[in-house]
Amino acid sequence: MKQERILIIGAGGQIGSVLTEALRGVYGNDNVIATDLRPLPPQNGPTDTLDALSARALAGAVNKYKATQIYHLAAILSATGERDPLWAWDINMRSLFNVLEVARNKKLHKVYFPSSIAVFGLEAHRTDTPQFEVLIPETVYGISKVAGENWANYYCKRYGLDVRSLRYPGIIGYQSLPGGGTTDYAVDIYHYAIKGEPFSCFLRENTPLPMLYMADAIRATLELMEAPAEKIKVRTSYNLSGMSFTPGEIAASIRKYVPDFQISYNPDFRQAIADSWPGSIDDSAARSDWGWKPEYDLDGMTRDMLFHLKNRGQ
Ligand code: NAD
Ligand code: AKB
Repeated sequence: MKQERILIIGAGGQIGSVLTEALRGVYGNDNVIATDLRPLPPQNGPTDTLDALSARALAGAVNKYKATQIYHLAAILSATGERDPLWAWDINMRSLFNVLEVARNKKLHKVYFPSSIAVFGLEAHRTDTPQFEVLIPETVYGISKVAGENWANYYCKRYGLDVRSLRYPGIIGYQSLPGGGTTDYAVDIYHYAIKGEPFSCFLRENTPLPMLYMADAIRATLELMEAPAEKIKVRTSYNLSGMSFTPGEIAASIRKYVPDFQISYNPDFRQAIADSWPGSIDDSAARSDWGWKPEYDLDGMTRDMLFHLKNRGQ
């Protein structure tokens, strides 16, 4: 088997910090290079600082580390992006173009680019949102992901670049903290529960959103990237789903293990973003094309989150 060398961009973030370790488990510590705009803490393999907005620095890193694949995780997420839309657009798009161009020019084997449920907007079906749906998002983040998906598809069809993508729902894990999204409450809530503190939720009690436990998200990413190319029929981005719940339902799940847990609801600007997203997702294309199947439901995730946060003294 050809030895792969993987360059991760945005490796210091919520998903990147966990995905880096998972990829090292598969490809070997030295073959997975974790990079980020911010200096990364010491870890089991090579790290570097890299600004994905610099095409030159990116090409230099690909050469220096003899990268054969790029996982491009750097992005400005939904809530942060709304504070400065043109800045968010610039970062999300310029970094993606730099990745696609360096991958095309240097004939890299594969590129991974995550999309999001943020591609959907008010015109989309709110329940079991289909794979091929109207995409008119309400946030600049969503607009950048719709554009990114189409550019990924274009590079695949026009240049034969093997770009793969998943539309992640809100990702929840104990290992890392989220970076400025609308689904962040569903991570924060567990940290408050374990500290025995009341939690103020920025969404209303009855707001359903699609979510996925980190372990499932990492496995989905590895399975997508390992699947034979002929099985990857969607070259924009695959719908992906694990569970769907409201703030009221996650609070009820936590109370099964932390009976005194208290929550109040104080919606802010993120409520409008959540209201524009689906409550649940139809991921049957991912299931039939490359065999996707989630393992965690809400209570299974709650048990695991609380167990790990408690054990590490959170
Ligand atoms: P995050 O905000 O936690 O991490 C992003 C990382 O990118 C940060 O460490 C940041 O320092 C880095 N970064 C920012 N600008 C950079 C630049 N110019 N050059 C290099 N690095 C830069 O994000 P995340 O939650 O880990 O998300 C990773 C990817 O997954 C993003 O594309 C995001 O849109 C997507 N996604 C995440 C979720 C989720 O729930 N976490 C859901 C859907 C999609
Ligand atoms: C966000 O809330 O912005 C992200 C996402 C679903 O893309 N977690």
